[in-house]
Amino acid sequence: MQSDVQYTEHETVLSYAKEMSRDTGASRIVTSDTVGPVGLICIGNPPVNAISQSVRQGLVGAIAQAEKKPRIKVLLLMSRGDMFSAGADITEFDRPQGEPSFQQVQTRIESSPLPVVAAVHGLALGGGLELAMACHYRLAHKNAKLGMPEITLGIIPGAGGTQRLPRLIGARAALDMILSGTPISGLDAKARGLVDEVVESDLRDAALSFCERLAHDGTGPRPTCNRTVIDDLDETEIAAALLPHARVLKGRTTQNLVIEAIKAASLPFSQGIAIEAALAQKSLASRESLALRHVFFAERESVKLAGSSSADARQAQPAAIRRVAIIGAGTMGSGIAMACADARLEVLVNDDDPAALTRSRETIHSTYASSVKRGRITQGIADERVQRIRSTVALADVADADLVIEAVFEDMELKKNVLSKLDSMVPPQSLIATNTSTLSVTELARATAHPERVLGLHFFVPAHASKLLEIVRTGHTSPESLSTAFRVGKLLKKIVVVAGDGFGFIGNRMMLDGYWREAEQLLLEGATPAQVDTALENFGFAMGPQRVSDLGGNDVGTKARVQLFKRESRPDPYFVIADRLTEMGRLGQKTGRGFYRYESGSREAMPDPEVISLIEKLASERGILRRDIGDQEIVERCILSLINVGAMVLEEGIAARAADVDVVWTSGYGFPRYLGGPMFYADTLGLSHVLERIRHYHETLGHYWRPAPLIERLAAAGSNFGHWDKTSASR
Ligand code: 3H9
Repeated sequence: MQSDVQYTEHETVLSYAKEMSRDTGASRIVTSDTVGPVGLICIGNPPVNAISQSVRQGLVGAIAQAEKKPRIKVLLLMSRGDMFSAGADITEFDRPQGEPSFQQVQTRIESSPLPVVAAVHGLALGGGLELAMACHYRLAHKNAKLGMPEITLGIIPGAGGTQRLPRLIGARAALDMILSGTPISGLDAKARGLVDEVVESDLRDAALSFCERLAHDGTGPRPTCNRTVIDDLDETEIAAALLPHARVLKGRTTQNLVIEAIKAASLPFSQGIAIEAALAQKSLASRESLALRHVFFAERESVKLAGSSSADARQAQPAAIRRVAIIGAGTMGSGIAMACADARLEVLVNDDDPAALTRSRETIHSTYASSVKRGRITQGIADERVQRIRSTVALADVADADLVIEAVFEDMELKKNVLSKLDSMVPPQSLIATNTSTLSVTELARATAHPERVLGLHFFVPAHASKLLEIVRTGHTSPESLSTAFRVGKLLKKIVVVAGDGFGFIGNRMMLDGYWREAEQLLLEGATPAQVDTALENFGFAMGPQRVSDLGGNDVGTKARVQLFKRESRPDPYFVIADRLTEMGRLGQKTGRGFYRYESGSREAMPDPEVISLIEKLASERGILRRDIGDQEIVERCILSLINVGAMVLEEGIAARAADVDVVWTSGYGFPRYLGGPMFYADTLGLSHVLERIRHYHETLGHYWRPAPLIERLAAAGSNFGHWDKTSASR
């Protein structure tokens, strides 16, 4: 008997996992053990137990070994660590799948003469769940989550998922689960027939007892592939299944392949699985999948600082964060307070105006009440979060905070004053952050005696719900401060990107100097707001620029630009229309008028002839002859200008990686994820083509279309942004 570890009677899954990893070492990816009549096979491939080629190899080997032992009557498959498996190893997708393939492993399991039981804890996602479905019996811990997130990566569950899931839970339910990509609980899985038993106590004990029962009763294998699908999918059901995902799947194609594959599940298994394999290959090779996988890894890379100059920060120890103080109880301050309370931090909101504190508390209460109403959290959780947020008018009360975030008005002198007071008040190891979106963080930090502990935390509205957090580092920010800011981002479950301290940081710089500027220019040249918005929404943006401006408030944009343009002068202010609308009190949805007109209580943007007249007047004042502009030109100019300014942001070191720029735009500015972000999209267009078109606009539209030197260099070298990123470590 091969035994890796001695088990105690009542060990938990976690302690078992830890013991196994200590005893076996990293090289033992799949281990075997014999417990009574049970052959226990265990996957241990940290950090997420991805089913890599070595895991597949290990599984086949372990099954063959176990089957040779007469004492073993049942096989039990479990995993070490805190999850069963996050699925196939995504890093292997760009090369041919090595043997044994997923299908070979699953056929091996299904055809084993011994019953094979999977016991699932933590997450069982994608290929992980597909592996469990190929086992003859399944148990899940009640806290387990089982799901098929492949669609978020632009692929179909191509390891038998589209064939076995319908056989277990029905075609319609399988379609819902695969289209949503959202995992279901162990209890839900039991209710749907995906698992046989849900375990509330120790999973290993329960699974061993289950296996012993099978052995005792002489219960044999029960291959999922031998089952038939109980329901057929008709077009009405397909349409109904797609409906809730219409917004997320807009512009996408993977869902069509999913539907085709699930329909094939009504065929004999061997035919269905062959169809699935062909469709899986097609999905893997799609541009959509390449782009979505790029974003998946880019989001995980962005928390790792790029470049040799950042080595210190990668090694620096982050400070512990328990108490957060927020200075300023406006919209931003209240949103940040909720983001921190959601992360179970103790929060103190300071404002010298008691009325502002009262308004902030009301906002916080009503936001949590609305989350309860929508069923997102329970009343108990809402109460707990509210209780974590205290308020004070006395700045001195924040003295014991581990992190202070100032979120007062965007005014240099006011903010400097606050930061300098904080600097002398909070302990030396505490981090001081400014939430400015427009001012120089370097200059703000100069107001303190310790600029090394000052950085920007640029939250987006609404701060508690938005995904993106730009961390703005200055030339003085210490490695420890950066490292602590990363920890804050992780605690707050934000997607974090580090930006240099330049005009608009990464996102707003590209928006103002590139994308939105071009949108305004197009309006002056002859397009209408509805035409620009619709063209960009058809391209894939969640919302066009003028609709976004009306939603956030045209005055908000104008105020931010006034501040920003003070920081660095820009030629002839290029938001003439938006700024004029602000002057006219057409602030957007909140006043019922902006770029569009809104009926009372409605968010539907209706074209307004008054705005067209205003645009015509502004254009004529500037000697611009308006003309008909096609959607293709609108999209090309807006996207190319975004790419061009993105390249400047990279070259200036404001963003360290093109992938970081992509993360900012996909997670914070509505750029379609399935196109991978502006820089990835530029690579798919080809930089020679991009350069040729930018040069064309430079010649026809003028100086502000000057091609970014980085694009010129990369295009001349036949290179691209992806390659530029790969060489970033040496820069
Ligand atoms: C699939 O299964 C296809 C099959 O149907 C068909 C095949 C033929 N592979 O996110 P984290 C890495 S498709 C390889 O920071 P968390 C990740 O890059 C798959 N690596 O942790 C990171 O590496 P690093 C379907 C993976 O706790 C590290 O693990 N499954 C994989 O915040 C930690 O990740 C999915 O789509 C993987 N599958 O979140 C699930 N997953 O440290 C994808 C993660 O070097 N994964 N890594 O940066 C996730 O959603 C999250 O990682 C998870 C953990 C929720 C599991």
